[in-house]
Amino acid sequence: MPQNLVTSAPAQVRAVSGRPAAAATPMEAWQGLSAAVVDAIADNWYATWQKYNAGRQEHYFSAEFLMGRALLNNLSNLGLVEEAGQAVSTFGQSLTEVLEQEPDAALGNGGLGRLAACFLDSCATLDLPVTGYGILYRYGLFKQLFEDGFQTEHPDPWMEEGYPFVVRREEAQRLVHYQDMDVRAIPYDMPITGYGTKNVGTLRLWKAEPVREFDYDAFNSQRFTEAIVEREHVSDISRVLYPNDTTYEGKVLRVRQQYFFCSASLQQIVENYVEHHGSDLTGFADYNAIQLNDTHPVLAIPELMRILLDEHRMGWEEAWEVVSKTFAYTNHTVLAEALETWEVSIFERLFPRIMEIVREIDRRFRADMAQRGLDQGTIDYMAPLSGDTVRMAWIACYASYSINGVAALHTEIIKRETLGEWHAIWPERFNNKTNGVTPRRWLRQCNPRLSDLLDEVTGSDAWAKDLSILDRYTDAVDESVYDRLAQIKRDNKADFAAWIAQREGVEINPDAIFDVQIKRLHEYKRQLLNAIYILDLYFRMKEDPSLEVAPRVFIFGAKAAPGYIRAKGVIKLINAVAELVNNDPVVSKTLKVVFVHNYNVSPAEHIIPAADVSEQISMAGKEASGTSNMKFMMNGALTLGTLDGANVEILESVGQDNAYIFGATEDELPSLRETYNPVWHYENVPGLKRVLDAFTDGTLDDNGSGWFADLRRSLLEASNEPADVYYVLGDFAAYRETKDAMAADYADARAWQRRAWVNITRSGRFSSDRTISDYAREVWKIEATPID
Ligand code: 7GP
Repeated sequence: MPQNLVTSAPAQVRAVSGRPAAAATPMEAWQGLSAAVVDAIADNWYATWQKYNAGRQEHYFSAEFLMGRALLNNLSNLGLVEEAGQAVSTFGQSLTEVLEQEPDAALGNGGLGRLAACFLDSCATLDLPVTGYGILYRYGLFKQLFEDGFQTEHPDPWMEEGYPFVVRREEAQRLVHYQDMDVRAIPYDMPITGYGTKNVGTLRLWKAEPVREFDYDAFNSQRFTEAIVEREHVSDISRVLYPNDTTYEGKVLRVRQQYFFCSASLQQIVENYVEHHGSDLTGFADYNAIQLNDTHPVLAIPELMRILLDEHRMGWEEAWEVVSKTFAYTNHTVLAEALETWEVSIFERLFPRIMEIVREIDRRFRADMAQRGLDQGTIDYMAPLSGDTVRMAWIACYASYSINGVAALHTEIIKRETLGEWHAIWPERFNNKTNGVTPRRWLRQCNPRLSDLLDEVTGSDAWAKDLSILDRYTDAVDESVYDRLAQIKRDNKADFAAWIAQREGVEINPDAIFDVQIKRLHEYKRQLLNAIYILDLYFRMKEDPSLEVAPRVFIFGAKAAPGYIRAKGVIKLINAVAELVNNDPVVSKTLKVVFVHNYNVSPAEHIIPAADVSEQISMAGKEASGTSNMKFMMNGALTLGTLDGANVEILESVGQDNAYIFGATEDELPSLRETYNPVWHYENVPGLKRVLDAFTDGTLDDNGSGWFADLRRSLLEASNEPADVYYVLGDFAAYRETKDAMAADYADARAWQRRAWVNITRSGRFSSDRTISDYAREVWKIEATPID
């Protein structure tokens, strides 16, 4: 049996540091305490793995898992926070400082990767037999710094100082075969603890290593450096996470990565099946379901075909029958630029056998569709192969028994448009699974004050496992709860102000409205609309010094893909607006703009509990779901947003009075577009001209990059794309009106807290426990499997 942390932690700290625990650095204390946690769960982890492998299970394939920090999450799940505090105090350290040593495991870009992490948390908490599979990137998402307000990217070697929460499983390695090389795939397993359960799930991350340490012949024949270079070539496969979010990049290394983790994972899953259920693989799908997190793991489809055909000698029909009962596909975006396609020549070069299988899938697809009477144009459009490109989304749609979108509106759009042809043939495959977020990390851990209040109001911590409980308390609380809520928010804001002063060197007023937009930087998310509002407000205040404006802090956090120049232009613009506003002796008394650099999971945990207003202002129809909208709601921020993604469902849950909704809707936009003239808005909507002119008249400085002129042009002038594709100027007047009204409403503190409370208590349906229960019941057909 594991020991108490008070004894085991110091021992582990000694083991990792090689000195008395009292002499260890905070980083060594983090290492040792983390190792002690792994020690504490080892038996249950092993038992869970054994038990899941014996029955029906689900495997979650994802190129990204944006896990964030692990130690506090694990301590809190295991109920060991206090014990850990006691343990580190025995050698003179503070738990808070120790926890701050931990790097974020940023093995993901944004929404899709963080969703995968929340899902694993829920699966563990619900005792569901689910394992995650991905890649152990040596470099997670780049670290973002600002230099003169410009984003610069820097490597983030997150494991370099050692990382106790992954365990190398030498004995479980697999060989992945490419035409030009063989590669060893070594699994590194991360334990996934759940809240208040003994079960411990697994995230299995594969690392690429050379088959032989050295090519000794080369070594002896003076080709030493070449041998090393070759070796490095193999390690390239798991070296770096590509930093694009919602845009596709056709890099050979990327397709190598995708095949790498799909092949290794499938080999293991098939071997496990054979071990438990024998070598007849016709029953494979009775025991295994595989969820494809967008198209990045779609190579698993032809790879499973290859394994069944070539290694298990199945016939095509028999193998396809298995495959088409195994895979389920989630779509995460309607943006056309995200749809992955690969050149046939790349497949030919890397894995000709896979290409052969894709050709056969294509051939049979075409025959099948012709027989159903589809016209040639439609068949050509939907076929897996088109000329010299392979279309991953179409392979996914053809082979999967389930296809889902991530919010009700998004699912309707993919059924109607993005995947409309597929829906016409197989409507029964389509289903909606509105996203969710884990209330453990995004409420219990990051907002202990509010958690205590919820414990008190509801009489226990049961809400952390069943968030829907809170809804019973929407109306049934006495008024004092609102005072408590106000005080909690005020305290969280003061904590945040201290954190930000230290991190960014900006002083902010904790009594101001904290208005927050944190998410990847993308034109469709319209951070630019927010920036335009701020600049307009600045000008209004300059023009009329007597204007009554509620004190506001505008907070941003966002990374831009390194090659996405216009997104980087928006970052530079917001930083320039911040400079203008924060340095104005008068305006800065009322307004502040803060751009939190290197936005990531752990900064989000500081920001979200302190937010009053949640900016969710994408152009309607473009944000598949959004998940920060849910985290904010859970922490009592009010949504200021468009009817897009899950905002629609948030509005449904809280009601019109408890959210601020504005702007053109998805069904209005097509006709609005027909006559849309952004220049008219520029000339006629009061304030707009002044703001857009400030981009280029010297008010704001883009350091000669020309980026602000480009932004202005993108809104006003058609080029190879229409002007203002994302309807920023079209929605501006409504946005300003709504946001001004919101700020005025804030003055009635009691009414505001009442509405915040409704948001918190109605957030149950946005717990990832709800989402995962739905997947488990309707798609995966798996059941809770507690280890005892
Ligand atoms: C995101 C969507 O943009 C976001 O709306 C959604 O909440 C999230 O997935 C989780 O479903 N998409 C991505 O992060 C992404 O990379 C490209 O999509 C495949």
